[in-house]
Amino acid sequence: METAELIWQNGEFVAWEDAKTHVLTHGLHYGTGVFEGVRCYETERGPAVFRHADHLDRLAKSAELYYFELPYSTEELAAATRELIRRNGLASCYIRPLAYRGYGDLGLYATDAPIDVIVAAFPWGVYLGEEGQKHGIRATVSSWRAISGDSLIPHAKAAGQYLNSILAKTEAQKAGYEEAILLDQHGHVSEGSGENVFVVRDGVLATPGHSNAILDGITRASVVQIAGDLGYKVEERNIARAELYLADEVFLTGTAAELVPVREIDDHAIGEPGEITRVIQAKLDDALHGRAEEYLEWLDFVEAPAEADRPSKVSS
Ligand code: PPE
Repeated sequence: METAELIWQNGEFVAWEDAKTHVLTHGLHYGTGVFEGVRCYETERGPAVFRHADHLDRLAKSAELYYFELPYSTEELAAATRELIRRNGLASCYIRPLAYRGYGDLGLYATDAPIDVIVAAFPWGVYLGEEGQKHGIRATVSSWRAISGDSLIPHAKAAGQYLNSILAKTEAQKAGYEEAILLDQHGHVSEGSGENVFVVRDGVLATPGHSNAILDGITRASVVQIAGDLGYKVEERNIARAELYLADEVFLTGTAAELVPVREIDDHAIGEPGEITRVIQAKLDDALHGRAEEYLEWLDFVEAPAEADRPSKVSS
C-alpha cells in the first residue's frame, strides 16, 4: 500500500511506522472495531473531504450500536482529519477512521479495555480499478448470504462483520470474477462485498432498502439524490436475483469504489455502461471534485476558504 508521513492516534500525530498496537488488543481477537471509509478529493479550492460529517455521524452510530463510548466528538475527529491531511501534504486521499477496543482486557465483556481511535489518510486508487470504472466489471452472486439483523447489525460498519464480505469477495476472486453480490437471508439482492447495488430497467432505478441487510451507503444516498435531481425515478425495494440478470444497467456504489458499472453477472451479459449509469457517474464525479455547484455543501474543505471565496459565492 502507499503510505503517508503521519497517522493520528488517540489525539496525537505519530509517524506512520510508529502507529502500533499491542498483540493482545481486544479488536484483533474479536473484531471489536467500528470504522469508516472516506475520501478527500482535489478541487479548485484545495483538498475537500466528501460528506465528512455524514461519515463521522455513521461512525458514531456504529459505535453506539456496539455500546462503544467514543472518547472524541465527531467535530474533534473532523478537525483532526483535516489537520492530518494538511500535515501529510495530501491533495487527495482515502481516509480510514477506526475505533476499536484496545489493550487491557480480553473476554467478551471487556470493559477494562479502552476504546482506541486512529485516523489514517493515504493515497488509494479506485478500488475496482480505472478500467472497471470505465468499462464495467464482472460480478457473481455469492453463495454466502449477507449477515442478517438476526445475528449482527448490517447498519453498523463494524470490523468483525467484514469476515462475511471477505468470504464473498474471496470466493468471487477465486472463481475469476471481480466482485461478489450477496443476497439477504430471504434471497433478495442485498449489496456488493464493499458497495451498494443499483439496477436500471426501462429507465427506472431500483436499489435494495434498509430491510435488505445493506449498509446505509453514503455514496448510495448521494446517487439517489443525484438521480432524483436529474429527473429519474428511484425505487427502494426488494430486488429478485433474476432482476440483476434482466437489468438494462447495473452499477455498484461505494466510497472506495465510487460508481462502478457491472457489465456481466454470472456470465449473463449486461453490456457496456448504459446511458443512465454514465450520466449519473459523471454527475457524481463532478460532485466529488467540487464541479457541481448544487452539491458543494457535501464538501468539507481542508483549508478554510477565505470569506470572499465561500462556496455559495462561486460561479460555475
Ligand atoms: N456496503 C458495504 C458492505 C461497504 O463496505 C460499503 C463501503 C458500502 C456498502 C458503501 O458505503 P459508502 O462508502 O458509504 O458509500 N465500503 C468501504 C470499505 C471498502 C473496503 O474495501 O475496505 C469503502 O468503500 O470505503
